[in-house]
Amino acid sequence: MLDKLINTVSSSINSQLNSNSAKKLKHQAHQMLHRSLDQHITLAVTGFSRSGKTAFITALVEQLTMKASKENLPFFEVVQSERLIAAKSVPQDALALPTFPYQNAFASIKDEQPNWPESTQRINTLRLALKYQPNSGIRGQISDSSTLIIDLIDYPGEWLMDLPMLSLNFEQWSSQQLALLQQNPRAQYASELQEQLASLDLNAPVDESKLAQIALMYKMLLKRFKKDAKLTILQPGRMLIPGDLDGAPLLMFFPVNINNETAVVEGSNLAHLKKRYQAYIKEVVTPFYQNYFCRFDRQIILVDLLTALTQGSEVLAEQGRAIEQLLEHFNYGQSSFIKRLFSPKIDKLLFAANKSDHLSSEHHKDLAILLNSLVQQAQNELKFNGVEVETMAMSSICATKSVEVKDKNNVVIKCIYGKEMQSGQWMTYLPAQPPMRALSQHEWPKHGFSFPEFYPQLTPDNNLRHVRLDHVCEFLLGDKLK
Ligand SMILES: Nc1nc2c(ncn2[C@@H]2O[C@H](COP(=O)(O)OP(=O)(O)OP(=O)(O)O)[C@@H](O)[C@H]2O)c(=O)[nH]1
Ligand SMILES: [Mg+2]
Repeated sequence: MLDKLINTVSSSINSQLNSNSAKKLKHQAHQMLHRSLDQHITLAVTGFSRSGKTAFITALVEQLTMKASKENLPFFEVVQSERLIAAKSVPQDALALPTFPYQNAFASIKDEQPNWPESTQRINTLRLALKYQPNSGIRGQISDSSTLIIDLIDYPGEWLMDLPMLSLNFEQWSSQQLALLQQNPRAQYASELQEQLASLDLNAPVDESKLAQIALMYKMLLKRFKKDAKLTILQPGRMLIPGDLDGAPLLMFFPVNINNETAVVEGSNLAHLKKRYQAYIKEVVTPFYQNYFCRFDRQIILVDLLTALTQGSEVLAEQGRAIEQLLEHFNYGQSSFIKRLFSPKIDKLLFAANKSDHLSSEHHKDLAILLNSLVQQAQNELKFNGVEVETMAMSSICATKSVEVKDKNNVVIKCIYGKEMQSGQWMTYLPAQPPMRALSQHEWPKHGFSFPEFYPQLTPDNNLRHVRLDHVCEFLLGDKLK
């Protein structure tokens, strides 16, 4: 019906214009009508490294395209009311980007020995089309079926942490990073780098090999912070996942002890470091956000609090700070660069405490409360600005199932059961109750928290299970499918 309308208009235009102009007009009419009928959204799947972005997109594709039943997605209204006709992935507009490799992701998850998809090394994209029966409004009047297009992008989480660098010059960034290097857990790894930094004469003529050597040392340190300490604020992100920038000089910089008054001698070590930082911001970070991060309509921020809890109070606090840093950029005043890039279009934002299947179901709400406490202030600001915000504990793909065990007094204890990743053994595990706010080091339990990771687990008929993915879909997409 919609297409018929456009075709009628365009055939009358055709008779008056040459065919090229008519085609262009028809395309524009299509786009305008689709936009005005709200049939296209760009969903920001946001999260730091290992927060579960790739698993989330994989699960979304699987659940919507293959398993969209009332039993499986009971809280997704379009499915519950049997109005979803079908969903499939369709060719994307961004022809220069690789397509999200969901076949590979399915292959590893659905293998005889299920495993998680690989960590993402470069940006990729996916377009999903949801065909449904509209039940109200102009769409219901003019058509028996309608299609919602959803664009998603996936990228290495490390690149997200470059976002706060957009508003910092080299001096500000350096002093932030050096302050971090003096605190634990970073300080215990950083003494060698500190010695090298102290021995670098910033005003001396550039010594390329010395800069390269310290940059390499800084890169190795960032890798340790990621692997051993599971820290989040790791900049520049491309030092960890360089994409096609491996070996490029603009990646060879590191923080140094300077301030805004430090004179910069032309041709010096400092002049070169500054130039590289500025080039990194201008040529890598800015285009990345301008090209891919400026047209979002909806956003889910996936947060892995359980790994942070396992690491300790500093790492949990850093998660909170990192989310805040990211969100601060949504909340800048009207004229701010980032606000213009992000804020105007995102009208719904979901904070998702991911991997909740690592807890027994009675503690899911505690995980959501903990996340809520970390983002409360930012949330308030966003709500004030008219953004609909929600916090939820969820799991895209379950790695465990709930089991009940009786203790020696015959009291039922709720546990989880799954194949633990470190030992490779199937085990029944009693996860701790997470705290309902970020505890200080002083309040932290003596034996800490331990939330082991598990391999993905399939149902006997080879399907994926999820926790609240249907709630997530309803919150992010429900109103677009009326
Ligand atoms: N239990 C459980 N674990 C999950 C889930 N999603 C992700 N994980 C775990 O988290 C790890 C990282 O998940 P990814 O989806 O690769 O995370 P990512 O955000 O894409 O990470 P990068 O590509 O490195 O940015 C996986 O290897 C799993 O161990 C989930 O829904 N449930
Ligand atoms: Mg990924």
